[in-house]
Amino acid sequence: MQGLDAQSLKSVSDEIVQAVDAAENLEALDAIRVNALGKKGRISLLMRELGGMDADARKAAGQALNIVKDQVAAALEAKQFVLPQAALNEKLATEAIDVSLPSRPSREARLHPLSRTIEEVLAIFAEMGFQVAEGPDIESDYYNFTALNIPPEHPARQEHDTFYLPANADGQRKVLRTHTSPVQIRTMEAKEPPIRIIVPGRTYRSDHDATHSPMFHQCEGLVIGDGIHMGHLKGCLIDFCRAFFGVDDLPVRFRPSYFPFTEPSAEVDIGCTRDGGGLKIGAGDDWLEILGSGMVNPRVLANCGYDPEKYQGFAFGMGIERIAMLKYGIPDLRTFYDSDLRWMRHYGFLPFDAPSIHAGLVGGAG
Ligand code: 2NL
Repeated sequence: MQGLDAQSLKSVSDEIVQAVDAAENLEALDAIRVNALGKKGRISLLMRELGGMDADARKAAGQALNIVKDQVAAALEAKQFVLPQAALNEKLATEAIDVSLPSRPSREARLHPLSRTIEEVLAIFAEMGFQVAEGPDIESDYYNFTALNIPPEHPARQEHDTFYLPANADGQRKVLRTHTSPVQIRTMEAKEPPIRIIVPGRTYRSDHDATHSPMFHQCEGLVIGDGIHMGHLKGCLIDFCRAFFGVDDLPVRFRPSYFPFTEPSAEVDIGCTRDGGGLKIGAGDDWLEILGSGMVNPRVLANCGYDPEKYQGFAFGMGIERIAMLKYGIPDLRTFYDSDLRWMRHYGFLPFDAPSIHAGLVGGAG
């Protein structure tokens, strides 16, 4: 019986296994499988030869042939697993894109200075352990005013020049939020102290002139805990102002003020010099208002279900447009919303120039 002795079987097995090893793709592997194990494959044909053998020889040859068949099947299966991985590795190596390569200058995108300023503010407060919180632009009267100790008919409601939406079936009028404070109220309702959040977002007031836009951006912060006091407020906001403007010894002053939602309240000024039309931040005998702040009014804490005897906190708010204009020397508020590409090329930021407090936060436009 030709082909079924041990010597021949070994060479059949070696030959097929070598072919499997050499297969470069799944199609070649499949052809090898068909040639070996298919209906008219080499191993199948050898199987048929067993029929013509006497019983003892058939048993021995059959066992040997089964071993060959198993070896071939195992080699095929292993290669079937390896080939797609090799193909993927090849694809990954040849199709790799270096995403850090500069794009064509004519197509280079810029990050809007408002986006950049928000990122800078968040980076500083994130370093101090604040979490970023966000909420809806359309709010109920309760979250925008009442919970913040601004009752109906309070003059602050007129000062806020609120945009009202048409009343719904039960006569309630939603508002475009006039500050991001509703997000802090929602956070206090949902969580127990300690709370440290920073809340960036769009805000709206019906006011449109050279220094006011009906849509603008604010960033507010809230810290609530057991025994939080004015010293925490001062330390936190002094550190923020110095980090944001990149001046280690920046003079910072706290001036008494009034907000319905804080008591006591303080406005925060930084030192500056004004000469002619110019403004220099960080030195001199003049002052520039940057932030509003205060200890959270006990009535606001109580509105959120906290016991003011147990928890205290401070809050603050700043206008993003204003601090962006001061830091980056942008003279006209209205240009923020013009979508002017030449302006963006001048005042915008390169996308990979990400703010971090380690980078000093003072990178310039590209
Ligand atoms: C400003 C002043 C401020 C707050 C915002 C606040 C929020 C809650 C409770 C208490 Cl939920 N206060 N926010 C406090 C003081 C000042 O913003 O000049 N914004 C542009």
